[in-house]
Amino acid sequence: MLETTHHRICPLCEACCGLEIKVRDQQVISIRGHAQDVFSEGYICPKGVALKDLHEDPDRLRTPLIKRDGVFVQASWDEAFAEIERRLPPLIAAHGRDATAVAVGNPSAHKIGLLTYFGKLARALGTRNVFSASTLDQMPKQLASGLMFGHWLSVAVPDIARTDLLLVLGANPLASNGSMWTVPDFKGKAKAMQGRGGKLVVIDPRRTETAAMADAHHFIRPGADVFLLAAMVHTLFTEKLVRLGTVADWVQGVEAVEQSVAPFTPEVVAERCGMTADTIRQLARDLATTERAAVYARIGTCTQEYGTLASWLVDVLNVLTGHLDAPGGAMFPKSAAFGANTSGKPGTGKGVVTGRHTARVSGAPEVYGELPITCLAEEIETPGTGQVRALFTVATNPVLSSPNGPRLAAALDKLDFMVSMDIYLNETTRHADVILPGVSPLEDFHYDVAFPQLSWRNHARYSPPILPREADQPEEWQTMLKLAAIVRGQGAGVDANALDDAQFAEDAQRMFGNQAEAIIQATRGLRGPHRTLEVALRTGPYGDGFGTRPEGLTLAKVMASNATGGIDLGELKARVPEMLRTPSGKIELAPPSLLADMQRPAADLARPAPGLMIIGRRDVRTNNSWMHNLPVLAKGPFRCTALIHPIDAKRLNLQDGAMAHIANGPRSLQAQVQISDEMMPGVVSLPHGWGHNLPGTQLQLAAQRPGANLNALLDDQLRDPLSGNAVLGGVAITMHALEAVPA
Ligand SMILES: Nc1nc2c(c(=O)[nH]1)N[C@H]1C(S)=C(S)[C@@H](COP(=O)(O)OP(=O)(O)OC[C@H]3O[C@@H](n4cnc5c(=O)[nH]c(N)nc54)[C@H](O)[C@@H]3O)O[C@H]1N2
Ligand SMILES: Nc1nc2c(c(=O)[nH]1)N[C@H]1C(S)=C(S)[C@@H](COP(=O)(O)OP(=O)(O)OC[C@H]3O[C@@H](n4cnc5c(=O)[nH]c(N)nc54)[C@H](O)[C@@H]3O)O[C@H]1N2
Ligand code: SF4
Ligand SMILES: [Mo]
Repeated sequence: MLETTHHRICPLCEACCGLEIKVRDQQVISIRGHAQDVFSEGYICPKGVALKDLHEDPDRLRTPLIKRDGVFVQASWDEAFAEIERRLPPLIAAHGRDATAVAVGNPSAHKIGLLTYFGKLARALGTRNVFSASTLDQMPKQLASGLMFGHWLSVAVPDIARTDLLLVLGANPLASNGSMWTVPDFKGKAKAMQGRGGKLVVIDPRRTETAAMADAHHFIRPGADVFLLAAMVHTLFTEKLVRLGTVADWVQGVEAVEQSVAPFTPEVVAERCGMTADTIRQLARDLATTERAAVYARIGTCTQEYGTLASWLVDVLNVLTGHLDAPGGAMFPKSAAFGANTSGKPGTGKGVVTGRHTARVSGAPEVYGELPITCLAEEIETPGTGQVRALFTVATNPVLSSPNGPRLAAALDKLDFMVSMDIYLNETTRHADVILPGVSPLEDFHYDVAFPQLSWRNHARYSPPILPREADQPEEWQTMLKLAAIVRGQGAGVDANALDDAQFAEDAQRMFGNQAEAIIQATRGLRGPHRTLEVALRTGPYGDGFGTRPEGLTLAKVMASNATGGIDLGELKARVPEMLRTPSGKIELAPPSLLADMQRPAADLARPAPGLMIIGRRDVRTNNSWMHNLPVLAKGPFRCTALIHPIDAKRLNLQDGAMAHIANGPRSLQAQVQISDEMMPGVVSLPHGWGHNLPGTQLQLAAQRPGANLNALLDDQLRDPLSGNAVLGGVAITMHALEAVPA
């Protein structure tokens, strides 16, 4: 039998590794890292191999499902679209557009069709109720970056290939493989840094896998990063260590920052952080006196009540130590396509405004067009004009991934109509009336839209589909267009391709004016995201400009580079001021909304530590809520355990391996105890995404070892007020051995 070899970007996490996939007889026979990949150079983790299991998973949906009399039945695509057309438009006619809502989840970032066409569905719905996993994750970083640099995807990432000191807070790239920083083989790169004398320093309430390889690790009390970072900034000023380096001419607000951190001396914050004042000072000094250094912080610093402030102070430190935009510091990638900070006029822009509308029930402000996903349940439950009655979910599982999942699950049952685009019948989609299955990644082409904007090195890589799609299965972008057409009242019978042509012609007119016709001609034969990608590449910073720079990139050139591992576009280069999109054309070091918000931590400085706090954890063999059904990942030791320090375990009489009751007010769960001195005393760690024991799902393997749902314990009302991001860590809990529960 003929064996063929294919190369594809792994869609399972932000590292975006290049895979080499061998196929025989339409069957995947092996998956390994693609050694020639210009970006990932052969690196792979166990999840990459699991793409085969995902493709072959008998529980993965291959046809639409329609719920009839409470039971899901298989349906054709035409039947599914007809059902949506029968039920949705009358609801919109009766209750208005704001009676609809849409929620989009993490895997959509790894599917170019979903990512580039989701907006068309959201616009067609015309609802203010747009939600995503961003408000469970990185919204604070996006907001802080937007306020400082003018665009939410202008996120500075460590230039790890050249740095000599990397300070990591609230991230565990050895397990997560990096986030808001696309850096396959972080471990190899960090080792190389250590090999040339550089230092890795980790701040985390757990001695993580990353902390274990670091040159120094400091425990921090969960949620205290804002205090630590403010005190480090304070130290830079008091010890006259501030130097702005190459961006000096483009920074405004230094004095305002100095004033805002005045209350946060190292002595004052030390106890709140669980660190000594000397350690805090030394961290600041090391950062300031190391020529090439960078601060990187991730989800541990975002999913807390001061998430935006902490994310902002990270870059304040990078700026004040002369490391922003400098080689070996924190730099801005320049992507070949879809670059947020390469379009429009260089050096200036509209900047960022939030709160253009608010959530009906809580009044939470919109951020980048989204409302906090933790508002979804109350928007469904609360009567009145604009009560959500119909919901679209796209690649999201908020019943497990969002705080107070049980409340959300009950709310979903109150909806008049729910459509899910997903690949599983899981804890969330079981509530749907219609489920539309996604395309297997191996049957789909791919080009990363967002991650090259966050990459450790500039590159362009394209992945063709490897296996043919299921008969009559539309591409996900076609499904989006069909749904948008149904919502608009154009009916389920529309031809998605014709609609796409018409919309492209309109977009081209708006974007390119009198050149539109030439661009339409030049992209003839392409359709959907392929056409969008061709335009983005050719008009992008490395593009051929549709012929004006013949040596530049085209889709055809990027496609042709697939077998040889893509196109390398070089190391990160200084980009200030060209990449700025703030109205002032400056780096806004002191955005007024952030200065004002510093009142909150100032008022909260002396808050005593609760007895026990809970935080989350990631394991390399899991991914949020949806990879527990894949055999190659599910095997091995049980991972959904509650890590607790021996001192705490002894005090609470908890035995290793025994079950414990964990409570946060009225919410509680049961989890298996794992005693470990990795933990900071007073802090318990439990991973999220588990709890696969709910009725009505079809996840046979995951249900065998369901684990406990951390989010059943968390409060959906706790948010960072600026970004709307959920608080997922540092929450006070009580814990006792299960046998001790009164009968
Ligand atoms: N307590 C706590 N909660 C957390 C976190 C935490 O650290 N602690 N982390 C948060 C973070 S960072 C995130 S990003 C969120 C994630 O939150 P979500 O995005 O809501 O959740 P996932 O678990 O990633 O679920 C992804 C869904 O997409 C489906 N899916 C997978 N592939 C495809 C596809 O190709 N097409 C379609 N249509 N669907 C697909 C899966 O079946 C699943 O239903 O979870 C958050 N929740
Ligand atoms: N294997 C695997 N990889 C993944 C995922 C997965 O579920 N599994 N999820 C993907 C997604 S969606 C994302 S967003 C990324 C996230 O990528 P990372 O941000 O690297 O995520 P984590 O591994 O959860 O690391 C967060 C760290 O923050 C620490 N922490 C908790 N609270 C605090 C705090 O208050 N302060 C400080 N300083 N630290 C704290 C935790 O102990 C933990 O070590 O990972 C992605 N990659
Ligand atoms: S680190 Fe693993 S899951 Fe992430 S892209 Fe690479 S192979 Fe895929
Ligand atoms: Mo995430």
